[in-house]
Amino acid sequence: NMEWNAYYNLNDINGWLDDLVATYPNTVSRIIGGVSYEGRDIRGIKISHGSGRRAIFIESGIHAREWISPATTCYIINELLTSNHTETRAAARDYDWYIFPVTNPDGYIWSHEQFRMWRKNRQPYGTNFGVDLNRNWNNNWLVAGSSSNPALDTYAGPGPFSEPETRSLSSYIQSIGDQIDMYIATHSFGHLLLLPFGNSTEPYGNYHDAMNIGRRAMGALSVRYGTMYRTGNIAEAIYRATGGSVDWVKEQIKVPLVYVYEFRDNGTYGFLLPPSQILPNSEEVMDSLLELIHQAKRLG
Ligand code: 0X9
Ligand code: ZN
Repeated sequence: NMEWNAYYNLNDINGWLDDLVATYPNTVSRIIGGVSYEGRDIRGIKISHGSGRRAIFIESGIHAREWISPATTCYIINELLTSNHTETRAAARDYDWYIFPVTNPDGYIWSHEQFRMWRKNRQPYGTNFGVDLNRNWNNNWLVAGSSSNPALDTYAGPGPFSEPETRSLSSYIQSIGDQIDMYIATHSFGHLLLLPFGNSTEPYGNYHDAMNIGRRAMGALSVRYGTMYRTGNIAEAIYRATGGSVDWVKEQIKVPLVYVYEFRDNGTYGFLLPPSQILPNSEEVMDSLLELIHQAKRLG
């Protein structure tokens, strides 16, 4: 059982996922989204109360040091399975959930055991290690906010999908792509809800609907603890950066609603968010997730 008062390592998270599969055999199944450079599975769970439902996909922990991302995603999983709250139960029942708490397992372990501020995966390039897995997707690769220098934290890799993690996870996403209504990537930090694209501020297809849905969800997020998130296009709300997962998911897979959360905090502790904030961050994000779903149904 998770206590939500400490950050868990990869073994603990995977053990907990196994426990869930054993406890809820009719609704929870073990899924493998891909494989890491060091050969670890990118493990996830599918929560489903029956076939034929539309899907919500949650990608977390692509950046190793952003520990609040996997932690909050585990909380969301727990809520979907154990909450008695009417709206949460409806959300769990109405969708198929594909949830991957740690999409960069090698990096996550490195950040726990060797270097707390590690961001990338662990594939060596010359004397350096790691590619920024959120710059390696095959959409405007290396166009903006990315580096071709393997020594840097935003190294995009030698080519699009050069990394096992992005290559395998993207093909998994592609295999279920036509079922996905909403794709959510979770990061820290900055109190932001971001929309594609990373290199353009031009409104596209459902941009205005997506913005409105996001804004209302951030209104719901603020109610519990007063945490104020800003909603905006990636390129204007944070910085221009290409090769990220959500741009590829939006453009190549054509998932209608695609969001990036930048969780707590706003820079006081940054990536070193104290464990005492796991629970409040998780609660307010859960509030916003329910509102995202509610608004998507209303406007979709
Ligand atoms: O730079 C990033 O990848 C994200 N910020 S973070 O501080 N967590 O590293 C922002 C991602 C925005 N999404 C895309 N650029 N596609
Ligand atoms: Zn990140």
